Amino acid sequence: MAVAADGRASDGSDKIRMNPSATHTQEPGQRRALITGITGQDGSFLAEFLIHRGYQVHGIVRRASTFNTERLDGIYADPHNQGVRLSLHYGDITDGAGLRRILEQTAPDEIYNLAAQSHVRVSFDQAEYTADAVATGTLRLLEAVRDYISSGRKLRMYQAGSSEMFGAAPPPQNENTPFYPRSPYAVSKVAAHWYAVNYREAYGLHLSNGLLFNHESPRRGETFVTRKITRALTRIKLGLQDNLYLGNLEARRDWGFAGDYVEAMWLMLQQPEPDDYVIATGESHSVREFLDVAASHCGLDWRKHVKTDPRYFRPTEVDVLCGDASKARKRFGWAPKVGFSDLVKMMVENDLELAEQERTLTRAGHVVQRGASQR
Ligand code: NDP
Ligand code: GDR
Repeated sequence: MAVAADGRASDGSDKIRMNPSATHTQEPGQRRALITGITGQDGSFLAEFLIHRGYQVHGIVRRASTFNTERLDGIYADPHNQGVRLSLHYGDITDGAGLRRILEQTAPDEIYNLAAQSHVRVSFDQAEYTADAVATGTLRLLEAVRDYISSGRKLRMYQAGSSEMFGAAPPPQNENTPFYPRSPYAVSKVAAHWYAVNYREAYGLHLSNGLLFNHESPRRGETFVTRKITRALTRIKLGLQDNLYLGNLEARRDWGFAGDYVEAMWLMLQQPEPDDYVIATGESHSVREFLDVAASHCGLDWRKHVKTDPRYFRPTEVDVLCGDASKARKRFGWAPKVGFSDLVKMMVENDLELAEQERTLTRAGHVVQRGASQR
């Protein structure tokens, strides 16, 4: 049986502590962080990072009909947690009243706004919702923060911006590159960025925008191209599937490791002055190159298995992203630790293990459920 972060036994139904009081387990001098989007790839890495630094971490979780806290299981299960280090609160970035209430209850020193409908292709299908969550959602949070600090209380905020905001602007992209967004998602992130800049200037908020290039990990959602590839190739290797359907193989991305990137988010908030920073590796690879490296780890020729499906092409594509993170390196010494081929290897090894588990269960006559659609 898993043990919840507050030390209580948890069989799942007890996993989310509903809106716990902030002072309940507060240690003197302990810093508090509030993370929107804590159940996502970055939210889970950031929560771990902050807990290891002694923070009390509060996270906002959407109500769902199934468990959506799987990526946080590692923190829940740690039997060495001292007191409550992680508390989760039901909320939604589209619900301003709830955000205000959580802000008052948790009284954070730092807020990380990671919540988003973060899939670029999906944003063409759900443009209005994407704008509501990504752009207006950020504005809702900023309004709540503005009122919160108006009584003299202090906090620092991180806003999750994206290399997609640079879109069609030629590489290398840095903080001075003009934005040229190419999807409803990217336009919404540009709007969120300018809301954040405006609130920083208007209300003296310590708010930093991270302009983060693609970052991946074994926790990456399975509909993003890197994880879609490593999941499929490892299953193909073990005879669990035959083909992989993809879109544009020529797009180039600057892919780093998510664990390195959450450290940069934190470092931004430790600077005396707020600012905007590009976080990237400075190396760009095509989807085709990602396939080459992943397939070579699997001992496969991907050309025999990969097929094109026009569904995965985007109405407007971002062709080449390659970031220049020299400002972050100069200001606070940030540099990526995991390179491209180690990242691909890490993801392949993880997914090979998952495929082996699946094959073992299948051979034993069990039906293995896989939920991911293949966007
Ligand atoms: P994920 O898609 O993995 O996670 C997104 C998170 O936002 C999830 O916790 C999700 O909850 C939550 N969320 C979605 N909609 C809402 C909503 N309406 N209200 C509250 N929460 C919501 O994204 P990543 O972790 O990869 O990215 C984190 C942030 O960084 C996002 O803002 C993304 O746009 C941005 N970004 C990501 C990059 C990357 O390469 N990963 C690069 C640059 C920027 P649920 O689990 O319930 O779906
Ligand atoms: P991206 O990531 O759009 O860069 O956004 P994604 O992995 O979805 O696409 C990268 C590139 O691969 C091409 N591609 C495919 N993509 C998907 N998802 N599925 C396919 O089958 C496929 N075939 C080819 C795409 O066309 C694209 O060029 C990610 C998200 O995390 C954003 O939230 C974040 O802001 C940016 O990275 C930086």
